Amino acid sequence: MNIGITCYPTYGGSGVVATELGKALAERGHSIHFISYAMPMRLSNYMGNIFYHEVEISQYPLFDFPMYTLALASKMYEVAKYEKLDILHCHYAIPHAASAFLAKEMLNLPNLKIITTLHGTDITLVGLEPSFLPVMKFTIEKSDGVTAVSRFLKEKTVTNYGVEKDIEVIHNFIDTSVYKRMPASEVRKICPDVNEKILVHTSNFRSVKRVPDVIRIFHEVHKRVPSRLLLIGDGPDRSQCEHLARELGIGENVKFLGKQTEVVNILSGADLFLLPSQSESFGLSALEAMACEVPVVSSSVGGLPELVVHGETGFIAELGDIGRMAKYAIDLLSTPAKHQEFAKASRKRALFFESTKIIAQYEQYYEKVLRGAEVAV
Ligand code: GMT
Repeated sequence: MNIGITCYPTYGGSGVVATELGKALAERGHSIHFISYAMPMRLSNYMGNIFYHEVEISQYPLFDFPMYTLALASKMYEVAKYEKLDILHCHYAIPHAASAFLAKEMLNLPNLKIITTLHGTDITLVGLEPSFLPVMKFTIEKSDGVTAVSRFLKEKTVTNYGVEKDIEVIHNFIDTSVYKRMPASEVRKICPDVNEKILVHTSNFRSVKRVPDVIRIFHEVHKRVPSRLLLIGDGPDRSQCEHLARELGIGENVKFLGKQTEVVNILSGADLFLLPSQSESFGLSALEAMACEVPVVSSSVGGLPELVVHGETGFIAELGDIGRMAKYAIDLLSTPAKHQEFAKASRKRALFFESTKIIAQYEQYYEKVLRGAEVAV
């Protein structure tokens, strides 16, 4: 198949999923055309059947805002026409699904199928704004196929937007041959005491991730268990969190690593992963940790209960219940046999989301949509 993929090229789950999907599909012999405003971050190695088409955005004094949606539609039109795309797969609905709709209308090619994958805040947060909601509902319904990364997100889309479209749940995935615990992690060197535990959190430090809760949970854990906290990523709440760690007197034990490309090494030295998000459609970062045998303590929101098995691969607690999350963490970190059991169970659970299995689901879904079998209402 000739497949166009549009995604955000920066750090973030939707871009990671889109890029890894494209790479895996290329390995299976498909031709993949990435269309975005910058080269997707994970698209580094050359492959003969992967192409990148950059969207040029022209500036003009009259435009107070960049015309990305329109420029993207024109590029999609061009790529679909000249590369004879069968599928144009948009990751994160805003504004990609609207651009794809426009491109398809201009092309007048009924055989080109638009697939939109809903990832998270496109549905749960941004898309709900009155300035986006009507266009979101319209473009989701106009897509030839729609997938959501969790059952939770599918249900939210139906209830919040009144969408009657058939939505296929295809979970996030992970390459478990890459994401696996390495024998000796470099990060353990930061702990002079071998008994010290390492807690990790990864995110874009947006308020939805509640990173201050991570610091407060760690503060409680640190009182009872010799430990350190490593924070991977960057974003708007980072400074506030650095300040909070210093204020709580744990500044020395909390390390802000910033954006990292090689997380396997870090996760391989970790004992516990914290994800107390306010909203999380799936929680790809938690899956990465679990694949590296790191149990997860998280909030019980969104799609997290579809991933984290409470009492088996970690624990889930009510949003904002810092005390309970800390208690779960302390319990796990102070009971080595239990921790070992949870670590093994986490890896086993991660294998359920192994990339080859999930990529095959995308491929089958593409075929179904191409046959016109996805049936809208
Ligand atoms: O929704 C976002 O904050 C952005 C999005 C992204 O691009 O990182 O994240 C979402 O997509 C990921 C991949 O499907 C999911 O694993 C994340 O749970 C989801 N984030 C949220 O729902 C907050």
